[in-house]
Amino acid sequence: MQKVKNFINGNYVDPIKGKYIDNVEPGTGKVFSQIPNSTQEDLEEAIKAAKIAFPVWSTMSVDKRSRILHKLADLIETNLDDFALMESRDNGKPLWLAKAVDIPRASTNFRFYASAIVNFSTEAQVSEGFMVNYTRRAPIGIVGCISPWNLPLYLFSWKIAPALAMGNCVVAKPSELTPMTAFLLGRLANEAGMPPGVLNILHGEGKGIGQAIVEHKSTKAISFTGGTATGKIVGATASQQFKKVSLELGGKNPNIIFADCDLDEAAKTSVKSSFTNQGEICLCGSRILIEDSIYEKFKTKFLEECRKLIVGDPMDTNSNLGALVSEEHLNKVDSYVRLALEEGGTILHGGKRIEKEGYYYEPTVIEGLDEHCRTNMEEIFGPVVTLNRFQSEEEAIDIANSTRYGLSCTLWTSDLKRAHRVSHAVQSGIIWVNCWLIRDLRTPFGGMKDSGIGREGGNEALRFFSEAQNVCIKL
Ligand code: TXE
Repeated sequence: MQKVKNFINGNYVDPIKGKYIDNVEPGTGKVFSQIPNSTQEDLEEAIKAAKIAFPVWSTMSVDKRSRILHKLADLIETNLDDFALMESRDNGKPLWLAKAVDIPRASTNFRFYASAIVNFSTEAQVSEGFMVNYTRRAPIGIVGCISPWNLPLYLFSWKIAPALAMGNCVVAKPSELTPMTAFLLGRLANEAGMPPGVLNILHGEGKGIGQAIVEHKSTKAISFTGGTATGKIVGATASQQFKKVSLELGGKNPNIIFADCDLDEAAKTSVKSSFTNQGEICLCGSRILIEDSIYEKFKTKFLEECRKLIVGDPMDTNSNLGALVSEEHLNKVDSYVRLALEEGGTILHGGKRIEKEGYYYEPTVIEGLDEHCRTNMEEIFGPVVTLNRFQSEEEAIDIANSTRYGLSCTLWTSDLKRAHRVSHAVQSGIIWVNCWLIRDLRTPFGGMKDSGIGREGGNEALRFFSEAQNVCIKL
């Protein structure tokens, strides 16, 4: 049984209080490692190390920091198979998906910020003959980065890369459900030449060590991705100390299909946006809104594509979907399918747990629900989508905007003016038109309403992880 360790001051160390949590492999339902359930004592060690490292790291030349992050990206790529295997065993996603998307995107995150920091510029204003103002963007100090279980290394790196690039030291906590890839990263940080104490990785429960990281007086900014309910707690805790906080939370994303779309492409991509990663991506389009005139045609094509999906062993290259992340999450997803039936829905495809060891659930398609019922309002975060029809563009926009969330929206149309018009009317932070999940890391990333606050990505993230100081000099 592998025992995961915390990574503090460049060393792998056991939790001081000796407490551990079982880590279950979703694909088999069996325990495959144990992780520290870290306590305040572990956090104090991490903070101490970060404080010692900060003067060195924050004053290191941008070029040198950049080289270390590029080296880290190289090492992730060199160790891609190990990372992908751990990611798949930890999360339940197909191994091919971890190899093709999650791990390469994690490496890209480090590479992107290694370059972004070298090209990062600040502002200056010259009032001729009177004054000069310039904006200094300095590292904040020690920042807390807390990440979820759905895209473990990808979202972990999405936070720590800009924080480190900007010259901060980091105390990071991956989800207790998917600790393995963050565990592997520590060694590579050393190999990349990152000074000890710059990156510290603590494992354990959110309500325990997660909460402690947010509360600690020495963490000056918190970057969090997870559920909206937890985000509320994190935001409330951080605000007590006026900490900067970025919250990437849940979503209930509309996928709007207009009659003038490329039906084949819309149907095929909608299967991906519905079920990739077992539907456990906050950007999945779980509410498919279809223009009435093509509802039956789209439904037929979509279901035809859904029937091709194979749910199976994450290690099997033929599996399109693997296992859900935990028994608890599987039961939550199933409870929503039961709710949908109570609310008058009809199951067109799937709708039940697959009886085999591990946490497998059929890709599920439901129609006939009221647009505003609980199933259509609440985030399920699993392989469950609903189909609803609309008569007009205005109605589509109203339905799209009718949830508490505003993370992303996908829309399918060949009318360019409509694409702009509807995008501007939908209250979502990210809009994809005739595509899904293609990303340019320079763009601001984040949601509106209860999908979070703040924007990560590109220079937005570098600005978030810095203190802006304006210096005014009289000429
Ligand atoms: O999130 P949690 P989980 C949504 C989705 C999912 C739900 C729960 O609805 O079902 O969130 O997912 C740590 N102080 N998304 O369980 O519980 C926790 O240990 C500090 C959308 O992953 O919010 C973990 O590391 N930290 C999201 C992290 O927070 C705390 C992606 C997330 O845990 C804490 C994932 C506390 N009080 C889930 N409590 C997206 N937008 O991508 C928990 N944590």
